Amino acid sequence: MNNPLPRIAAIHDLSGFGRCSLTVVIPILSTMGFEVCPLPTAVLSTHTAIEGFKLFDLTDQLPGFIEHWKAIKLRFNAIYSGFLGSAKQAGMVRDFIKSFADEDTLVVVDPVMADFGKLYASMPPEMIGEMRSLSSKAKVITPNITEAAFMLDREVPESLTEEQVKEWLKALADLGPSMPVITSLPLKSNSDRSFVAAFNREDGRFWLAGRPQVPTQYHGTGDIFSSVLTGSLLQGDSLPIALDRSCQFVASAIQITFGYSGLDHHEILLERSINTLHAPVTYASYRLIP
Ligand code: PXL
Repeated sequence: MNNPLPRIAAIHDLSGFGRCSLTVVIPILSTMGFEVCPLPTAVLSTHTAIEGFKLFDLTDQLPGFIEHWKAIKLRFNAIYSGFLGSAKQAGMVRDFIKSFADEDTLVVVDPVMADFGKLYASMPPEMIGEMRSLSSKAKVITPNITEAAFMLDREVPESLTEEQVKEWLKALADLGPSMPVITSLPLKSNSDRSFVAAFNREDGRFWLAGRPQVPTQYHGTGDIFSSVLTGSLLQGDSLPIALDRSCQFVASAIQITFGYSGLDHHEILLERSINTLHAPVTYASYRLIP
């Protein structure tokens, strides 16, 4: 069967409230023109930053779902994983990649497990080693600085120089992925911007891109960033333009949300910003890290 749309397996949780994971992955990648096939890792009442959240782990259901997809011979142009319901699922996602990916498949692993120096509430410590091992099977990984530090077994840094950023990216590439990206970078030089950096092992170039910082934190922005990056790379954008497109969309979503007051739980108003996904990349913030 011929599918006119590139197809993405999206291996993330479904959180009922608190836009993140599948509730941002699906609308973003659908709007970008892809068919998204969710493989839900867990169902939650809300994301885990809201006290009292309930989590239903789907670890025992995944093998049956995956077997069915194999039986009907589904093929994917991209495999994109994020928040997992248990450490055991990392091995299942590794096997999924082995079964469904070939050399043309874009494999993106967002090793969602921590932020601000701490593991998320539902994450067991074994998740760190499991995410390290899963990341080795990806082409692109998108840890934030805390997740990068945990995977590299380093302290979470207060600040980094550009030279140090390059060394961190190289160390991540040594784990396996050819395009590691680090988000929420604490770059000393400029504190009114939020930075991401990336390395492309194929051409040896390092990239830095950024967006204006706003004086508040929003949940789910990492998932929004990684979803746009996945779609952008799958539609053939270069790595620095994919970084710019993702930063630009996160920046506009934050800017649109920040204008409202009294919002529940620091959520991004994705529905108000999603149509800007079709905007051309209007400013090129990226530059090479020399
Ligand atoms: O945004 C990452 C994320 C995804 N899914 C769940 C989360 C979080 C971060 O807190 O709790 C359930």
